[in-house]
Formats: sequence, structure tokens, C-alpha cells
Amino acid sequence: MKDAAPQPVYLEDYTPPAYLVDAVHLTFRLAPNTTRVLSRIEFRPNPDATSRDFFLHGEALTLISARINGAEIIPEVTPQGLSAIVPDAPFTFEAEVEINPEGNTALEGLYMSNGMYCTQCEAEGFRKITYYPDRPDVMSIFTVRIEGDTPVMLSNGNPTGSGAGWAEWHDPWPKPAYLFALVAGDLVAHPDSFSTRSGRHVDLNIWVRPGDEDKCAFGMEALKKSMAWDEEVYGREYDLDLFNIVAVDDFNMGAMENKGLNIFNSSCVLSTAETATDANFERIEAIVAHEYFHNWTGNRITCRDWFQLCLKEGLTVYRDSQFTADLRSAPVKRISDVIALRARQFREDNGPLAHPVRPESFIEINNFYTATVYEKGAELIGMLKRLVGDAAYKEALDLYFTRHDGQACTIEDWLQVFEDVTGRDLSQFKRWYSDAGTPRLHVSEEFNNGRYTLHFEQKTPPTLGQEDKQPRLIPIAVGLLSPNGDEVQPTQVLEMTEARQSFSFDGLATRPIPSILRDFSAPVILERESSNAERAFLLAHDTDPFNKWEAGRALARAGLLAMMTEGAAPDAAYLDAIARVARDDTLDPAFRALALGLPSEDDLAQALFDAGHIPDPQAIWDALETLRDTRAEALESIAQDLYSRYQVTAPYRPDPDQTGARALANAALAMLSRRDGGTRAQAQYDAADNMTQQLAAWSCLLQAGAGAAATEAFYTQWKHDRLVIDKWFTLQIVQTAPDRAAEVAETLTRHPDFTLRNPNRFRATLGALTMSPAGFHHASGRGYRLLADMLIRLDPLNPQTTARMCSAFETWRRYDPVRQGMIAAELDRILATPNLSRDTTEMVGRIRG
Ligand code: 0A1
Ligand code: ZN
Repeated sequence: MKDAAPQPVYLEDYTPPAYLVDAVHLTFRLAPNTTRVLSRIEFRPNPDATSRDFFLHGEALTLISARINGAEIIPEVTPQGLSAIVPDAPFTFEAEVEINPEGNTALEGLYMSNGMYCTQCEAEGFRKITYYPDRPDVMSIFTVRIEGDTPVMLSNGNPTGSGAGWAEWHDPWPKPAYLFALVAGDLVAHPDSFSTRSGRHVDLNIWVRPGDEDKCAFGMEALKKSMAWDEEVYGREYDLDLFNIVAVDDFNMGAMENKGLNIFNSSCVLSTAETATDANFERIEAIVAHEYFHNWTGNRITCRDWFQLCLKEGLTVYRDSQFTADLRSAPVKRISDVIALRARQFREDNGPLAHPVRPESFIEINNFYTATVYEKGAELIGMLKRLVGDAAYKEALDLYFTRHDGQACTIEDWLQVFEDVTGRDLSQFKRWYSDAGTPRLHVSEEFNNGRYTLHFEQKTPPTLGQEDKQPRLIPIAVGLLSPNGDEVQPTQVLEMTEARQSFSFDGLATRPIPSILRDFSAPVILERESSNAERAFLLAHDTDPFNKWEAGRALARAGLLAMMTEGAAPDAAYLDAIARVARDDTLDPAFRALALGLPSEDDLAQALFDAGHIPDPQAIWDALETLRDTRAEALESIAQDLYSRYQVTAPYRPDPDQTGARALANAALAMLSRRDGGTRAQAQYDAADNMTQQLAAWSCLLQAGAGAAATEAFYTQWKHDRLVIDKWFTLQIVQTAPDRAAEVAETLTRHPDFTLRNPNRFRATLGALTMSPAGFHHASGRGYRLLADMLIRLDPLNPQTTARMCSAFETWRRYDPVRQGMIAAELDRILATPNLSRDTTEMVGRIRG
């Protein structure tokens, strides 16, 4: 039922909980439609509280009975929770409620996925399980008994007993309710173990549905590597005798860090060479690490309230990026992270959904698991580390872990440890947490008598509710090159604190070529007049791998913009420079594959908009296609050479070397397929023994218009595998020409394998449409209509996934009046839907403005 006018909550209204919980005992009597949950909760008044009102959150619960200190009570119950009169002393609250896991399609609280019971409690799902103070600053010790007829029954912590039809668990670590988890079903384990450096023996399991046992080995290795890495790099050991991971098919997000019982979207943990691509393997490794790292950054130290979400997420994303950079290639990881940051976070920061890394109000917290909180949050940690240095960063983290272990903390607590360790005042740095929007950093330069000066000016555009922004502390990593390509000034970090500030370098014989914002040292948009000659020079000579890649990207973008705004031909300077990079065997193949990438359609749309043009999605697609065709012709012999030299003949391993080689060979194949009509791609498809090669080949075939047979063969080969069939849905849509993309997507929504019940399948289909902007924004409006139709159908079943997918419309104001009119009409149609969820109401309302 739709809540009456949902009200925002504000950070400034935070008050401590009225009661604290010392212990909670839960008994689950599992039944698909009528699960009974019995709770016994030991409460005590919070001495720091400002109120004595006793309120427990609870939603969609049928209350059977409630008792205080053993005596039955009749509490006041509303759709949001329960209130009662309680003693002014410690007391026991007991309740019995009934819930319906089978009917729970929102996948929040206790629900069923393929006959398996599982839970998702972050952020506020526990209140759909029983009455409880469902807020992260109430931490307690959980004891859980599960009764049911499923062979495996799991919860957090350590097992304390089991018998026919029951199992008991005890978690000795106090935790907030959002970290509670329960899983019960017909599951099999892929077991292993790990010895911590202090000698604790930890049993490890990945639990899957029977038949998926062979898909766990890589995830398990990733887990053990994560455990060792966190000991080595952060000095953090695991703290229980058991660590369980469970793979679940129906899951709204990637995975969840429940204490000792991580629950994963099966797409983020299951893999074999035949079914997962190199990119999937890398993602699995990173997500396994991310969830494991949460054990310290999130679980042992948690968030005081949901406004502090970036405290655990920004830090944990930063830690998982460090892990991937250590295990694989640091430059490739950095470049990939920045591509993703710009694609998702810059886009968000630049539109109606812009919000601070630490938001100050929300209606539905689930709408704030965003690129800003996660990825920009991680960038802030990276900036802090760069500003204070590696040694102080380590000291500050050690202090954070000792000072705040077992607590629910704030960003103030986090910054305080850095201030205490370094003696620095970080109040200006804190603006990065409170101010939305991406700063524009304008640079000009001057050279006089051996002195080279960089003049910087920073400006952050206004965002909703934040008109004027104060200057931020921006770490700008700069190096200087001489015209012959030597580095005359190694990387130095300039600390910009003013709105306008200049930095000089003396004693230079000639005017240097600057390499600014090396390693992407701050999440800003750099604005600088440059020439193609200078970009080509940096692409050839910069010693900073990020800026080397960036120069190639800038060259490609400038050429594409000239094609679209001036009718220019594809840029010869770009083709020359990229040919040199492609041929340069001293460069990492993975780096070369990234350098051969082109700016995305969305990136170009924004660049056009910023330059005062109205972007035409079809014209952008056409320009990219023209450039790709021209490049395929110009680089044909290089592509042939790369394709043959970078074939991997050794047995498949998703390691950095093989992954890089395949990425480069498949970039070459994409070029060759534009010339040979798909002959080589078909041969690769027929010979492929792993998903990376198979999918790359099929993609090239579709692109060349020769994919029909492979499309059918792929389906026949993989129709039994949900995760692979997701790829089948996606690729057909993203590889269709723009005028047919919506039609293909629509046809696929009628395929017998399409279902609204599985978020992965919904994203594989509708998400794929939004990932091909020219198709989604096609002038017919069919893409908009289809997405709105499907969101309206999904919302009553799964508000969370519906709301997330609405962000496809967030860039609508950059398009022409006709498109804007069509999108506005669709947004209004969604908003007018009776009983629209508050998740979707909030998102569409913010986008519509
Ligand atoms: N904390 C998890 C992500 C997550 C967030 C919300 C969820 O449901 C609303 C589920 C998972 C992580 O960062 O991995
Ligand atoms: Zn996380």
C-alpha cells in the first residue's frame, strides 16, 4: 500500500536511540507463506537518550502476540511499527509475528528464491522480519534458532547446535539488525579453510544450489586472497571460526556483507571458464573482497545512521580497489575506475539526482546506494591518503580501528583520526562530503625566463539546494615534460585551497609540457586549452599511465566532436597516435586495449552539451561508427598482427596476463570484423572454449550483421544457465542498430525466459536498452515508452530495482525539446500510477524536478 505523502528524514534531526539492546533471541518457524518469527529482546534505557518513547520498527508483519517481562501487552500498532508503555528499567520484550516469504517479491526482509529462504536486511529490511529498533546505532548480540524442513539452515556467527529440523547459531559480535542474515534451503557447500596469522582456523564455505558446485573455486580463491591481503595491508584479521558465502539467484544488488554469512547475487560469485568472461572473473574477485573487507569497515565499525553510508562504502570500495590494483595492474585498475566514475558518478553529479557524498536528507535510503556514495566516496579516501601520505594514512587507519571498534560512527569520527594523527585541520577537506557537484578545474599557464606557472581556478556548478559553493581542497598531481619527451619535473602534489591559485616551477630551460591531474588525483573536470599535437605528445611520452591514456582519450574525443560540429573527417592525428600505441609492444596489452576504447556515447553527449550544442544521439552513434570504420581500415595490418600474436594458447586462466592478451586480441578482432564481414569472428566463435572468446566473437558477428546463427546456437547451448542467458538477452540489444534496439528489447520482454521476478534478467534486458543511448533515445520514443511500461509493471513487485532503473532518464534535460517532451510525458505517466512505491515516487520526482 502506498504510504501517505512519505516524509524526508534529515541528518540534523538525529537523536540517539531511546533504548539499547543487550541481546536478541530469534526463533524462525519456516513455512513458505506463513513463517512465524518469535523474538525475545533484552532492552535497557539508553542513558544518552533524549526521549523515553518506546517504538519498534515493523512493516508488513502480522502480530500474533507481544509480552513485556512475561506479561501479555496490547501495543499500539501502525503500518510503520509498534509503540508500548515500558518500565523505566531493563526489560524483556517478546513478540510472535507471522510473515510471508513466498509473497515477498521485493527481495527485502525474508524472501524465497528458487525454493531457498534468504534475507536482505540492509538498509531497513529487518523491520519486515520482526519488530525491532531497526537502526544501525543499535548493536546487539544475536542468537538464532531456525526450525524447518530444509537440509541446510544458516545464520550469522558460529553454529551452536543442530538436529532433525532445527539449527542454532550464535554471533558473539554485537551488530546492527541490517547485518542479520538467514539462509535455508537445499544447498551444497564448496568447502575450504584459512589460517589467520594469529593461528585461528577458519572454515570457509561457498553454498550453492546442487549443480553449481563447480562454479565456486575462483570465488573461494578470491576469498582467501582477500583474507591474507587484509592482514598484510591493513593488519585486520578475521574474527570468527566460520565464514560462509551463499549464492542466490534473485537479489537486488551485487552482494551483502552480513556478519559471517555474506549473501551474493549468483552473478557476482559463480564462475567457470565456460560461463564467465574475464571481466566477470575480475568483478567476482573484487566483490568477494569488498564484502569480506566490510567485516572491519562496516561490521566491526559500523555507521551511526544511514547518512553516514559512505563511511563504510567509500572506504570499502577504496580498499577493494587497492586490492585489485595490488593483485592485477594498478594503472589498468585506475583507468577502469575512472572510466566508471565518469560514466556513472559524474553523470549523477551533473543532473537532478546530484547529492553530497554524505546526503543530508532522504525519503527512501535505498535510493542512496549510489555512485556518489560509493565511488566518489572512495575517491575522497584516495585524496586523503595522497594529502597525508602513506605512513600517516596507515597510522590513521590503525587509530580508527582501535578507537572505534564496536562502535557506530560518523564522518566526523573518521576525519578526526586523520586530524589527530597529522595535526592537520581537515575542515576544508570536509566540504567534499557535504557539497554535491563536480568541481571544474580551469588551468592556464605562463612561461617566463625559466619560470613556468600554472594558474588554476576552481568552480563547482550549483546543485539543488546548494547554490554557492566554497573552494575545496584539491590535490593536483603534476609532472612536467620537456619537448624532447624527458620528464623534467617528477610528480608533485599541489594542494589547491583557494578559488584561484598559481604554482610555479623554476629553472626550466624550455617551456615544458604539463601533465596535470596525474593518476586522476581528484574527482574534478579539468578544463584546459590543448592541441592535438600536445595530446599526441603526451600519449607518446607521459610517464604517468593514467594521463597517457587520458591524452589518447582526449584526442579521440576532440576528433569526434569536430566530426559532429564541423563535419570534419576522422582525425589523422588520432589515427596515427593510436596506431603507434597499438604497435608498441613495450606497453601492457591490457593498457593498449583500454587505449583502443573510444569515449562512450553518453560521454560525447555530455561533451556536446557542455560545448553549447544539443546532442543528437543518432549523430553521436554515426560519428562513432564512422571513426570505427575508418580506424579499422587504417589499422588493418596492425590489427591482423595483434590478433595473431596475442592469441592465448595455454589453458584458460583469468589472470592479468591472459586477460590482457585476450582484451587486445579481441579489440583487434572488432576492427577486423569490420573488414572481413565476420569470417574470423565466426572461426573464433566455433573454436571458443571459454566465455570471453565466445562472447567477443558473437559480439563481433552481431556487429557485422552476421550473428543470426550464433544467436540461435548460443541459446541452444546455454538455455539451462540463467547467468549465461542474461548475456544472451543483453548482447542482442546492445549490438542492434539504434533504430531497432527498442523493438528487439520489447520482443525479448515477451520471450518465455523473460521474467519480472529476477532483477538480473530485468537489468539484462531493460538495462541493456538504456546502455545503448542511440537506441534508448531513438527519435521514435519507443525506448522511453518501453522502459516506462516495464517500470510501471515492475514497481508493485520490486520497488528497489524499479527505482534504480529510473536513473536512465536522469540526463533528459540535455536533449532537444521533442525528446524532453516525450520523456517528461513518460515520467508523468509513471508518477501518475496508482500506489506507486515511495522508492520510485522519490526517484521520478527528483528526476522530473
Ligand atoms: N552493502 C552492500 C550493498 C547492498 C546494499 C543494499 C542492499 O539492499 C538494499 C543490498 C546490498 C555492499 O556494499 O556490498
Ligand atoms: Zn559495500
